[in-house]
Amino acid sequence: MNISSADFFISASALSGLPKDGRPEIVFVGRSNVGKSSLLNSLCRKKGLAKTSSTPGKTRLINYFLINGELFFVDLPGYGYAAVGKGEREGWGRLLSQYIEERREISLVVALVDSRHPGMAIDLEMLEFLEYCGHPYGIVMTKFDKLKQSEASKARRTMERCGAKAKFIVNYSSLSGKGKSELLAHFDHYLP
Ligand SMILES: Nc1nc2c(ncn2[C@@H]2O[C@H](COP(=O)(O)OP(=O)(O)OP(=O)(O)O)[C@@H](O)[C@H]2O)c(=O)[nH]1
Ligand SMILES: [Mg+2]
Repeated sequence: MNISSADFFISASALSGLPKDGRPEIVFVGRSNVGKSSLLNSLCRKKGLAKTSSTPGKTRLINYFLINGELFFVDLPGYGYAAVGKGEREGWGRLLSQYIEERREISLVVALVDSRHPGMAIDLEMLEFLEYCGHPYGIVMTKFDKLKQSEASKARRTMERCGAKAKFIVNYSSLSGKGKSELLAHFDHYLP
């Protein structure tokens, strides 16, 4: 797909606040700080579209972006961020899992994993959950620019083993834009 327009649409803190117009949704999930918001900005070529930060826990709401006037990209709060209070963490966890489990508009889930730490238990649990929910999902290995060549092939092999059921695995760098056209091409298969 080509992205000709991308605009912030709505933020929701509860499922009741989500859009009701039935547009398809491509959802970005992953650990806090893995690079979800950066990926979104890089795909849309709009730097400040989704708020990014070097401090984990920046995205705290379900954020909707309207793409080409016809579908949504959804930026989710990260999971696994230890520094927020237990109550708040459980609250997010519930919101995230409920959203992923119940939201019929989801066409594709893009699960982000940090290239430097492939195969972390918490990420594999998320992949299993996506499997259980029956959503098609692909994996994006973020921050690929941070790896040396030898590390890159090893990380990729690990991810191929752990994410064998994913529809695709893309090596990505939001800094250089590496992986962008490959990822956008995959999206075409999951949109009406
Ligand atoms: N080198 C490099 N840094 C990246 C890349 N993607 C993201 N980062 C950095 O990683 C940090 C976190 O990025 P975000 O996009 O805010 O991460 P997030 O997953 O949205 O984080 P939360 O909203 O807290 O869950 C920022 O400092 C980014 O600049 C990348 O591809 N390469
Ligand atoms: Mg974010």
